[in-house]
Amino acid sequence: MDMAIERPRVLSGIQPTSGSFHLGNYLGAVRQWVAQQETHDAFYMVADLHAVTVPQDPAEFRSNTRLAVAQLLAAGLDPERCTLFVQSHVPEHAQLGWLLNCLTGFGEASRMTQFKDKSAKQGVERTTVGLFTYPVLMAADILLYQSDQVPVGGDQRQHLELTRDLAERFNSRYGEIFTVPEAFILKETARIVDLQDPVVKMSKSASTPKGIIDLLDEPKASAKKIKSAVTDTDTVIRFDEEHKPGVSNLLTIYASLTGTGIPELEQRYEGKGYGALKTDLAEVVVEWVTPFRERTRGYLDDPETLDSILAKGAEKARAVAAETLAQAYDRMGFLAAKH
Ligand code: AQP
Repeated sequence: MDMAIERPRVLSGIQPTSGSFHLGNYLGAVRQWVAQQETHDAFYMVADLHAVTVPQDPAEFRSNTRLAVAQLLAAGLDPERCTLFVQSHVPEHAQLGWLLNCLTGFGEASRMTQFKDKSAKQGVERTTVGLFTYPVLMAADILLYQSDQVPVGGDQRQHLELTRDLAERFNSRYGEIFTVPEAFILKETARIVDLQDPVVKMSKSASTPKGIIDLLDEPKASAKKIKSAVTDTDTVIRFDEEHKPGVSNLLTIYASLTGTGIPELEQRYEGKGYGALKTDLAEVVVEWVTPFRERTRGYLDDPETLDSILAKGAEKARAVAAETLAQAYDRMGFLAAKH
């Protein structure tokens, strides 16, 4: 019996919007992906169609897409255990995205807070319609694979709600074809915050260089950033996100990279200052990123293997996506093309 059939399906993605993932991407999302390939029928993609909602330099974009794949493999994704692909290699994403655009209310899309924040920062004239409909494309990504769960960071909760609404709307209008997915958000790492401004999330586009730990940075530079992370004027090492967001963030990172519980860390650092915690955490981060960078470089140095992994991934993904799209076309009443 094929065990994969019994497993719940997951789909998730990461954008190639930067040359390196940051610690928030890894702890909030990718680490769960690695774990879930053992227990789920897992589909993971590099979301390149999403990345072009903001301008991308073509050469850099292509290179960042390869880098993203190499980092996912270095983080532990195994193409034998999951389906790893690049979103634009599966044209059904854009096709289902269009159908769902036509099912989404303008007001409904206008309520997405991530769009409101990003467009406020960029200004309306520089904001693309693609960025506006990004959550609808994300719904298409998830629904194409009939995903039961979507492992994401907490910032994606509202987009998941929209996905569920669109699935239910389609199902009630045209008949049940879509699985209504659940968000899978790990509470502890849902939001890794900026090291310099610990009330906002660590973000590729919004963090200052000192506030973000890029996984492919020089390890020494990352250690320095941890050591100069903003904490507070108190000296007590205690997990309290509301009153001590900087220290709590450091404890979260420490706990998740080492598997040590936060209460145990609080005990270990009782009576010691922030300096001790930061020095040790800097070491933990260096020990984690050093082999990660080496593994990433190894995958980048072997472009043929990388291409062949992606070709196989796209083929497996298309087999599922094409079937769902055909059903959606049929239910909506599109005239079938005869070949
Ligand atoms: N700070 C974070 N804490 C926890 N999870 C996070 N994620 C992102 N930032 C944090 C999760 O990482 C996954 C991939 O993210 P993405 O590539 O879709 O981009 P994003 O969410 O928009 O992340 P950024 O860094 O803020 O990118 P830009 O600046 O390009 O928009 C997602 O599951 C996300 O939840």
